[in-house]
Amino acid sequence: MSFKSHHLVWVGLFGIASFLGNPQGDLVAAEKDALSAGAKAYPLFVSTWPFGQPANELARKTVENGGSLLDGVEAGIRLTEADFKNQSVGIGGLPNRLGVVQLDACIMSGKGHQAGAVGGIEGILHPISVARKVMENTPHVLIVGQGAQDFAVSQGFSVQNLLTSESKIAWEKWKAEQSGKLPEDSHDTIALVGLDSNGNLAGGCSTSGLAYKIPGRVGDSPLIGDGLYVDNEVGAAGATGVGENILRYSGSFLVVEYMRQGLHPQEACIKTIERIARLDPLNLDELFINFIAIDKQGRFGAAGTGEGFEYSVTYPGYSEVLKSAALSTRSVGVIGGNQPEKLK
Ligand code: SD4
Repeated sequence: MSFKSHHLVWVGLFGIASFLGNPQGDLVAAEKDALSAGAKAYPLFVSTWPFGQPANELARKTVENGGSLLDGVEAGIRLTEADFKNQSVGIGGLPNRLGVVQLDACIMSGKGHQAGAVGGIEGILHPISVARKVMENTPHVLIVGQGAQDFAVSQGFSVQNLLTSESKIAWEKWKAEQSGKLPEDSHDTIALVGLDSNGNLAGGCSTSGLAYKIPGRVGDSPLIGDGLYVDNEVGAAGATGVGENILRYSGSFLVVEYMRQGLHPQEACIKTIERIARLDPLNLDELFINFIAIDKQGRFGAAGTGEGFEYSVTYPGYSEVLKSAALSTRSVGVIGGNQPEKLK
C-alpha cells in the first residue's frame, strides 16, 4: 500500500484519459497490451496486492500439474494464509481488540455457481479450505464463529494459535495507546480469481479483516457478492479495502454486473467505484476500496480509490504486479462519480 511518486503521475494520466472516455488510455505498453488482449494462455489468475503474485504462481502450477481451477485458487490462497509475516491474512493476522485473531474467507466456483464461506473463525490456519469444505460438504454457504471452528474440527482441521509475537506486540502497543482508532494500514486481503482453458471461472478471498475490530465484526471478504463474486457466464471480481464501504454496495457483484453490460473488467471496476462514491458520504480519498476483475474472454483489470493499489496477474509466460486505475479527488481530470462538479 505504499505510495509511490510515479504512481500519482500515472493516476493523473489515467484519470485524464478516462475522463475523455478512454479508460485504457495511458497505461504503460505492457499493461496496455495485457489489458486490451487479455491473457494469451491459460490458466489466468489475478489477485490483490503484490503478495498475490506468488499465490497466483502456485495456483498456476497447481492447475498445470493436473489440479482443478478451484484447487489452484485454494492452493494460492493457502500460501498467503500460511505466511506469518503477512499481518492481514491467516496466521500472523492482526487480532481483534481483545487480542484474538478472527479470520474470514470464501470460495466460489463459477461452474455450478457454488459457494462456501466462514466468518470470524478462530484458531484455524486455512479458512479458505474450511470455506471449500462448507461448499462441498454441507448444504450451507456461510458458517460463522464457534460453529465454523467446530465444523472445521469435524472436517479434520486442527486448532492452533494464530497470534504471532509480532502481531501480539502490535496489538499491545495499540492497546497502550488507547486511541480506540483503527490503524490506517490495517487491511490487506487476498482476493484471487481465475479462468481456465475451458472457460470456467473461480475465486476465493481470505483475510484477518480490520485490525483491532470489534469481536465478531465481519467485513466484505467472506460475503458472496461483496468480497468476491463469480458468474460463469460473465466474469469474476474480488475486493480489498474497508469492508464496510464495499458490503453496503454489493461491490463485487456490481463489478460483474457492469461486465455483463459489456464493460471491460477495468472499466467495470471504475464504474463500481464511481457509483459507490456518488452515493456515499465518504469521498474518493476516504473510501479505501479496491477491486480486481477478469472476464470470460481473459481480459482483466483493477481500480482503487486514492492512489489505487497494486495487483498481480499471472498466466503462462507472464507474471507481473500491475498498478490499478486510481480514482482520487486530487488528480486533475480524475475519474469518479463526484468529480465533474468538483472540476467546474
Ligand atoms: C475487511 N476487506 O475485513 C477486508 C479487509 C481488507 O484490504 O480487504 N483489507 O474489511
